[in-house]
Amino acid sequence: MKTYTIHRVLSVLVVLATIVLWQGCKPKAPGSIINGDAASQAYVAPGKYDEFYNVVSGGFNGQMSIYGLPSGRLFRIIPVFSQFPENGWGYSEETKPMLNTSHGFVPWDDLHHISLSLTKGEHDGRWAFGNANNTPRVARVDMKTFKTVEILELPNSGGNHSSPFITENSEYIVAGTRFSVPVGDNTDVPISSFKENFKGYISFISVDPTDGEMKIAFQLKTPGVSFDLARAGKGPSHGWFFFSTYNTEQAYTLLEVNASQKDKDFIMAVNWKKAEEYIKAGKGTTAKAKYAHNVWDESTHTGVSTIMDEVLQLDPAELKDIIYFIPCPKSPHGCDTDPTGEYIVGSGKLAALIPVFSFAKIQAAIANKEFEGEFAGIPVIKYEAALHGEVKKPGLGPLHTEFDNNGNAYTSFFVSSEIVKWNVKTLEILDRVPTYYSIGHLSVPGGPTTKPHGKYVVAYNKITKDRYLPTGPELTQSAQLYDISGDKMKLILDFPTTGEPHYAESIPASLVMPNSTKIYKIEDNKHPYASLGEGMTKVERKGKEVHVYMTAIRSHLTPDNIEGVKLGDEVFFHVTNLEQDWDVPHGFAVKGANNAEILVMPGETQTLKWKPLSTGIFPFYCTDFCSALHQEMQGYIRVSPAGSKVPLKFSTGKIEDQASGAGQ
Ligand code: RUQ
Ligand code: CUA
Repeated sequence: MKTYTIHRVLSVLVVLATIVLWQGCKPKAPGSIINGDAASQAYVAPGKYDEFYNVVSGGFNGQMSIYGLPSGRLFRIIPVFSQFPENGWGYSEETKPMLNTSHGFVPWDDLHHISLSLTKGEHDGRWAFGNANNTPRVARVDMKTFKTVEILELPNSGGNHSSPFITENSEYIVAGTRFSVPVGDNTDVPISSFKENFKGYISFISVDPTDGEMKIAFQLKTPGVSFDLARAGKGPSHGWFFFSTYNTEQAYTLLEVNASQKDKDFIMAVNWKKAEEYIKAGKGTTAKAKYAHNVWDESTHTGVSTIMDEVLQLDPAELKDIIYFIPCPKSPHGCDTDPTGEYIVGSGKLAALIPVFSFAKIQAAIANKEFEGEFAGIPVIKYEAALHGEVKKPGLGPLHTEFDNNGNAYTSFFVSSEIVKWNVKTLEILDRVPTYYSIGHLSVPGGPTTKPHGKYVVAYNKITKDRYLPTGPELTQSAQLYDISGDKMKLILDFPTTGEPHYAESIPASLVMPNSTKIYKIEDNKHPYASLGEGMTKVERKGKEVHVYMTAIRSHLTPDNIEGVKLGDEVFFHVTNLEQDWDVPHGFAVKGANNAEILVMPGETQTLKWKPLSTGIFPFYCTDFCSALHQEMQGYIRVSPAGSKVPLKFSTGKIEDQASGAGQ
């Protein structure tokens, strides 16, 4: 069948060439697209609040950023899998443990997807979850404090891409591996032994309903393929999860060609309630695994990292009815469930149509054993048996689909650079608008919930080109806001974004704003080095460590004169912000610190470690303009030679009789 194979390779190359060519194209006449009162729709007058919080992933910056919609104004960048000089995240002694992994300190990653916590399928405004793609981890951000409060590493995973999608009541978030890898005792195997040795693991991570704490409840062992995206079932399909797969060819080199051979890859349907039954019946096996679990303690204002050593696993090839494959054309990327939970949309990057599957039909096909065969011991449901229908000729390169509250779907098309609106039931195309340029993800407020908030769709584009003033080789990233309240989608705003946005979610401000933390109560501060009042400040020597218990309040630091530090010492500035007023952080910086500056919230304690490399007098000061006398908020620390006899002393506001001479 040589000609057949050649034909296949050729057709793949033709598709690839089309994509490459299309990337060079762009929609016509961007300037003429905005008209009428579009600008006023996105205008939020000075002093007015936005209607939605838009939580946007930062891609390769490892962060989440918070924008307002419809204004597109940037409010906050939350460091998650990153160090952040703005507030010392990942630099202060308290935050470093949050970035600990089984590979040591990993202060960067690639954050692609946001999942906001759900109750009964609707946003509850409690937590935002994000994935680390490279060194597989998931994080939980507390929407009260907009702070990363937990990071859980995922063993047996490589490239945590189909993550952290969430179930209807936040029972689980999932983490599917992008790269299958060999796991177990012997992982030193030839790459060419892929089919035999490489496995894909999917983690189901439970979320404690009270405090949100995450735990790997179980992992499913699956054949060595790549998992791309996922969505939970809802309503009738609650209890199921759907994952898109690619590279079911099980190629391990030049995937661009070798993983595009088959006409169809799979959507993997997971019955997680069934998995729970097997676990209850004791069918899980405990496997050794090394991974970090890092939890932020709000009372000590400190992260604690624990290395875990085992994980519970299930093998669906042996334990029947946990997973089924459904053929899906061609290298599917997005896998999205509609608000009713009945329809599952697969988006084949190389497909010229969008297949929509029916949950009811999938169930019937399983009951009637309408299988076309097996893949690595897992039944493959017949495509036609699971299919609700196909959206014909929708566009080129479909990636992701979101939903409104009127039964419509919005699919992003990377290659043809557009958003296409279609009806989920009738599969009829209703509208299309260009995006500038090459949209990746898109987001409708509440789009992945059972009750979308609708109103807007935001495009997160991969290419910015000529949309903004050029800033050298790297341009800002670009989002675009469209009004979807009428029949026709209408572009109303471009706004720049940081990092590389992938997925994002939006939530009504009313669900988040009332709970926003204003201060940390000083009396609740249990940090071991906190000074809960100026009277409790001190400087202590422990061998070569000098611990400064310092307070900050408008407009002085206590102590502000410190002497008796010697070369070779490590100085720990434990700065407690005594303010109990909203929006009054104090900063701390000391000359020559090669670690960071820190920013301390009201009632909080944070620690900057500083190792002076020369003798002399070093100024330190508050870096946040906190008051009229902010500029006076400063002090000095004296560093003497290693053998010096200068006694340890510290003070604020003390005028000494006689200035001491050098060396005393
Ligand atoms: S991805 S552009 Cu990493 Cu979610 Cu689709
Ligand atoms: Cu405190 Cu400036």
